Amino acid sequence: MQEFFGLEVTGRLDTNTIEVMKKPRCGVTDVARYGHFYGKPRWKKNTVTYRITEYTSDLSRREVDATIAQAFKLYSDVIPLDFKQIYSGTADIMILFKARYHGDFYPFDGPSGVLAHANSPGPDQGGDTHFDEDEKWTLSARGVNLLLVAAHEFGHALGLDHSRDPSALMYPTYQYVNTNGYRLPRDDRLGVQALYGVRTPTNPDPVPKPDPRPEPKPEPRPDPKPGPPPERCNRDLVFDAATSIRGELYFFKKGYYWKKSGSFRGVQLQTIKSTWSSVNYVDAAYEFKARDVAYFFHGRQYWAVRGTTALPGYPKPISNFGFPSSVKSIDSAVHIASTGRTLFFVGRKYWSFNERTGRMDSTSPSSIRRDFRGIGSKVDAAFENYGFLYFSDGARQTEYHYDTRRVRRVLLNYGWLDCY
Ligand code: TQI
Ligand code: ZN
Ligand code: ZN
Repeated sequence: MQEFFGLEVTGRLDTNTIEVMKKPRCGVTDVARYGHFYGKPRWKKNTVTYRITEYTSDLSRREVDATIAQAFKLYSDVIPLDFKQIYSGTADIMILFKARYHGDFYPFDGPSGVLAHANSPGPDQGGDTHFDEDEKWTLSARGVNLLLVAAHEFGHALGLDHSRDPSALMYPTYQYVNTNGYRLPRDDRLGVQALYGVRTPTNPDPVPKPDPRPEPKPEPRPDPKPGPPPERCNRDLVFDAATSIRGELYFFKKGYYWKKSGSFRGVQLQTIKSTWSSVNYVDAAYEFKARDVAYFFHGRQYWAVRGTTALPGYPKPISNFGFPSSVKSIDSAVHIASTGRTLFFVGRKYWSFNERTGRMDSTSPSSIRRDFRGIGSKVDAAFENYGFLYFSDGARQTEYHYDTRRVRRVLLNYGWLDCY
């Protein structure tokens, strides 16, 4: 801001700076006040990729992913450019959170001061955006709001310089505004549309729809037909996965699932696809009751579902949870509400994921046999029911009391499916 107004750049609120800040500013907003960089650099492609290589410890990964996507969407709503997150290799816009020296000529300066910076569009480091990990990143009015700063930085990454319009996002002072239903201010929209043109609305009617960009359903493609339905009342029955969802138990096998309601006897068999059309197979599943979401895993991907609705924006890669690329699939998963941890079982090891921080506990992976004595050496399916955990290893299942870390009973899987 000091630079912009021709003051000495001290980073401090000295008298000169305060004088300038107190001055009334021209409120005429029908004049464009945005700026572009010298040479008007811009992205000359329709899809710009981004990758977040280092996350902040202030927010969960999911919150960061969602907020970064939301910041890009402010622009993709108004210009014909799409942004796509990638999880490996080099993206057009590489994003990281790091303190102090972080690999370029602009080391960060500790708490406050510079919050973030971004390069203008171009090859190599062009567009790259860095956030100072010494700031307190938030999704609220306290600390530094990530959406607003990311949206400002992505303005730079798309070719916008600072604006002289005090109501613009690209105005060079940080000011919190309510971010609910936040849209790109007019001046920034005109500035970015001058570089990229206007996104022509796909739908001629201007009535805002509840979900402006629903996920395109990959539906009509003929899907691999599920094989014959699995046999229910078989002592050797092995589940691929099991979970509770809204008080009912779901047992997955091949392309099918059985649903067992607590409230009435009887077990229903359905294809997975007929209920959650974007999902074919489930290797592992867990319910996070506090969010009313269940997560399904297949290979290196996962989906989120709410009841019988698959949520948009999936599948996503399991690397989001912090799995290394050596983990090719997950055998089973269960959430432990009392610890806020989700346990993922992979081969003879399990991983403990802290849902609050969005990170794996540093103890991960650890040995199943050592920490869960008596349940076997692997876990094909796991779920929670009335305070007990149920672990299946092959056709055998153990009922386990987590608080006392004791096995209570040994059962067979098929015992859940009303076979007597
Ligand atoms: N970072 C500055 C900024 O993004 C870096 C910068 C200074 C800059 N001059 C520039 C970048 C010229 C491109 C072109 O503006 S910052 C704000 C705001 C910062 C500042 O950390 O000071 C925001 C980051 F606008 F509030 F001042 C985000 Cl929103
Ligand atoms: Zn940097
Ligand atoms: Zn800026």
